[in-house]
Amino acid sequence: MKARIPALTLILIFMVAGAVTAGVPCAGTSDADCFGDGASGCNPSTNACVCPSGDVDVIQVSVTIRDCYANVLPGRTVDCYPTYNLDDFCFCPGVEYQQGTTDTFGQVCFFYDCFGGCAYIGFTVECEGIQLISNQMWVGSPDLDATCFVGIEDFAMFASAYGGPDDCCDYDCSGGNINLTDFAIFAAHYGHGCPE
Ligand SMILES: [Ca+2]
Ligand SMILES: [Ca+2]
Repeated sequence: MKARIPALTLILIFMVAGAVTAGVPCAGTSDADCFGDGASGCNPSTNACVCPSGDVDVIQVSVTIRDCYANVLPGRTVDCYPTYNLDDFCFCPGVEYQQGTTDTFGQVCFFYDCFGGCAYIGFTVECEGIQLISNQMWVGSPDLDATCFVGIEDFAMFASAYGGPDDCCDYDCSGGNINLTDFAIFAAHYGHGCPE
């Protein structure tokens, strides 16, 4: 009989803990993943090319909020913002910090299209006190100096990279090779800035 008391105590603790945590977002069972849409021809799970005008790849941050019992949680407010290398990017107004609400599947998506710069990007997602960090992916852009405008300074940077291996100017993700294909893409975005 004595041996059963600790077991019963454990069950009671488990039930109380369950009552506390059910319906509460749990970092261990929730997900935040980022990926591109492949419009540039780059591998959407690892690489993207973006323009401040938003007319190349769109990076999606896909979030699912669950409690510690893996039940999805609808109707929860979620905040999302980029986390790494912020000095290497320029985000158009309204793009950097976003907020959304989970749907009936506990999911919410955030879209990052209008920005420039070149570096690894990753995202932080917050929901009711929990924090999730997404995977990282490489981003290149014709806005090489991260001013949210593709101008003459960017052209100078592109020109100096031309002909050599460069990860920022390899817009078609051809293994770092910078050639006429990349120049044509750069030229197509010259003069682009944030949407009015
Ligand atoms: Ca620029
Ligand atoms: Ca290339």
